Amino acid sequence: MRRPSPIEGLRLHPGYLDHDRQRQLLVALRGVFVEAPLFTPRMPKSGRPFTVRMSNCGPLGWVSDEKGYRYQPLHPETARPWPPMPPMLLDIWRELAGYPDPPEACLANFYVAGAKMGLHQDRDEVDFDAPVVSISLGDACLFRVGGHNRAAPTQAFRLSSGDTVVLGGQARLAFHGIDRIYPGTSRLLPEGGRINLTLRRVTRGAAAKSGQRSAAEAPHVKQQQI
Ligand code: MD3
Ligand code: FE
Repeated sequence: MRRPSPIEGLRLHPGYLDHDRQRQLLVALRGVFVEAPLFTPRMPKSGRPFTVRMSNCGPLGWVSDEKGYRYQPLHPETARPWPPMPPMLLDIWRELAGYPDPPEACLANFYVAGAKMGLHQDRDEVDFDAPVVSISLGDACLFRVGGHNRAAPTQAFRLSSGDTVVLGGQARLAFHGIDRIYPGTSRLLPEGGRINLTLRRVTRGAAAKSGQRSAAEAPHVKQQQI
């Protein structure tokens, strides 16, 4: 078989979070789900429910219903603001994104066995210069990513608990989806299933506008010890 061509802008970090950080993140997420319960998004127009349940944290959250896809500051069912992002997520963004402003939205997807996400593009954001940073927790999945049109060839990767993926450059607008969950492949979630977090910039940040470099991009300067 031919070696698949690498996808420009896609960076996989297998095992990025060790087991302790995965547990710590899970504890923080349980707090998020108390404040902002998982909801079942619906397809625009048809109203057909997704098999994935969702919540968000951060100033903006992604929602979908009969009226369409959008980012909004309030939970669609409780009408309360989304809870703040746990600090660990801001740290991960700083480490991986190479973008000077913080993420504005963290979408949390929860998959039970049998749930999947069809091939789609993420284009409800304004600033495509910022990457999307994805974090996987719990059961492994088969993640599929292709090109800039639905018919382009795709490649599939297995994502496991603690893996991160950074989608920048050409990969930012690639079609992608989740084909399936592999039940029983992680003991992190006591009842199984998979959580995926995606950290996103929605609008163009002030630092990005003024051309500031991100910490991840800056050349290594010795910091003063205080
Ligand atoms: C490739 N989530 O929430 S994360 C989504 O695992 C979404 O729940 C999947 O697709 C999940 O929109 C995949 C990896 C991912 C996220 C954003 C991307 C891949 C991407 C944006 C562009 C290209
Ligand atoms: Fe997506």
